[in-house]
Amino acid sequence: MKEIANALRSSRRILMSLHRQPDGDSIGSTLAVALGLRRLGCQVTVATPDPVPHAYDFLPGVETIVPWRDVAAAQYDLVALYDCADERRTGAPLDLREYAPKILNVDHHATNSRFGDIVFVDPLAAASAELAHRTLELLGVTVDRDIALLLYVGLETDTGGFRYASTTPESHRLAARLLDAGLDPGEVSELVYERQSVGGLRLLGLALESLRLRPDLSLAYFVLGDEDFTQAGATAQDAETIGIVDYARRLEGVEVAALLRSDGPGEVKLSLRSKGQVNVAELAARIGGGGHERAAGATIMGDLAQAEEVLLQLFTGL
Ligand SMILES: [Mn+2]
Repeated sequence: MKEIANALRSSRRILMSLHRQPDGDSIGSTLAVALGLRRLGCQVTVATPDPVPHAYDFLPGVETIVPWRDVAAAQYDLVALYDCADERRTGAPLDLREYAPKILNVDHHATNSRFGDIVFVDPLAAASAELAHRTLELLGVTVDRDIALLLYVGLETDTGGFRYASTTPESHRLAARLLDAGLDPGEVSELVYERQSVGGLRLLGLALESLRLRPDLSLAYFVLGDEDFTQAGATAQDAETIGIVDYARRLEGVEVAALLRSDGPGEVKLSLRSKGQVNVAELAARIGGGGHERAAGATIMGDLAQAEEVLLQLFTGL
């Protein structure tokens, strides 16, 4: 971590990036470090491959995030990434080396590919926000209300509101310190979770109707086609925001919940959630995906029926 702080401190122009379909932890940890570095006089660009979801549009610094197409090559001393399990997750149009000679990779995904020059992966951290906080401490940046809000949202969303097994005493200690900076947890949760769209809720309804159960595999899953999104008037972002896949995990007797949703022609997104007995990161990695032991995902090429076949094959082999 000291090496990381030194690399950041000795760089003047730093490029950061969110990961594809950015979530609260990607946005929160990246923006917190960016805000801290800017305060130290660094010039920081934060790029994104996909738009920031509406749920996070209230976060401080979100207006400074630019699409990758606006980022020029060879203008930076350092690329610093938080919460990016591999280079492709940044969605950068060029190889990261084209942007800066040095790459920093800080993450908590066990499946992290360990790319880059300085790599720090701590799979025991509940969120990259915890690692961002440690970075800021080493940089001597004071955690004010803005930075606290960013870190808290990263921590809260990646722990499922401090419910997932990844939650540690350290997560709660950090949360307490962040609340001390003047946050109202009820207000933050309302901003993150309770500004959802009608389309998203209608999509959830269609997903619940699509429920498929395989008690023999302790598996429950939803299937959403392009027509479901059209009928609900929902976007792919709505599906993420409303946390559809989590509803299948709530069932008694289910160990793994899955969501298959078509993402344009010939592409299906698979989300996997486990109660703990099955390591879904390992399963997802077998088909080119990744993630955490209890929350992982992959992209499957083909139509929904083919993707369902791939999913069931993953589980029958267990
Ligand atoms: Mn994360």
